[in-house]
Amino acid sequence: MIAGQDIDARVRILLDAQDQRREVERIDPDGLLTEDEAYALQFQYIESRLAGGDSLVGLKTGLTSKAKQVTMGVMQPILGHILASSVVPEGEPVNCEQLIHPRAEPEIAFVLEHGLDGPVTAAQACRATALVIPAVEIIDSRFLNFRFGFGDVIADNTSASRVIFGSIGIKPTDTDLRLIGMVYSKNGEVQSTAAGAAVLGNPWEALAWLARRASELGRPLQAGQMVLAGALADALFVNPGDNVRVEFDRLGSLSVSFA
Ligand code: OOG
Ligand code: MG
Repeated sequence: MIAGQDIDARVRILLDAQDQRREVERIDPDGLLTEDEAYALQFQYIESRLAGGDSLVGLKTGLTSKAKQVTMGVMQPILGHILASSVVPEGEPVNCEQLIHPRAEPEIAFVLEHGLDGPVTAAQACRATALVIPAVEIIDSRFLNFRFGFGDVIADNTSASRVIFGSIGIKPTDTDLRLIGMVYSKNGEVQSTAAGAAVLGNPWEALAWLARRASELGRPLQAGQMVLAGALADALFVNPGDNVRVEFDRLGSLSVSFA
């Protein structure tokens, strides 16, 4: 069990790293934190941001695709929070000066029409959703060289940093999300391709997983919230002047530039 004082100190390290835009050593280098302790750190980190005037937009899933799990060396999904301060309007460049070592990744996002609580299934997740939209998430681990373990990345709010949501989407029942093709490009060159099934076999499973995990952790998904299902393919390093573009079959596309 970690003491309250120890929680405070580690959360402070993460808040300062983000505010001062610098990398820090892992806070759980030996992997001693339990999953519950790591989420307790994340929740305190979020409470601190909310106390500072930020607000909650929704929740995110991370590490739901094999590509991401293998690259980051953490083989199970994780839950994080999406804060209002992290949302960049579509068409507006992302300011890299505010970030440490940003990477951009292609995602499917959901807008919830109803809340979700308890042992939620993929079918229930689908029925609770108003809209499916494309998104680009900017992750920016606070840890040195983007290297972390399970406890570190949960405490660090799953590397969440910025997110751009597409403005046009589809109704949940319009198509089979597993089969939606995705092309991910940087500066006009294709970097990766994937299909919706890259995310836990079906993006609805990612939403159902998140709904169940959020309930277990005592903060169930609410109507009106936004959800990120997790990257379909590896994140790409981005620098000022870069542009990334995610194109989905049926769902539409989204371009993001960096300044
Ligand atoms: C952790 C966050 C992963 C995703 O979509 O898989 C994530 C990381 O890769 O730094 O957001
Ligand atoms: Mg992500």
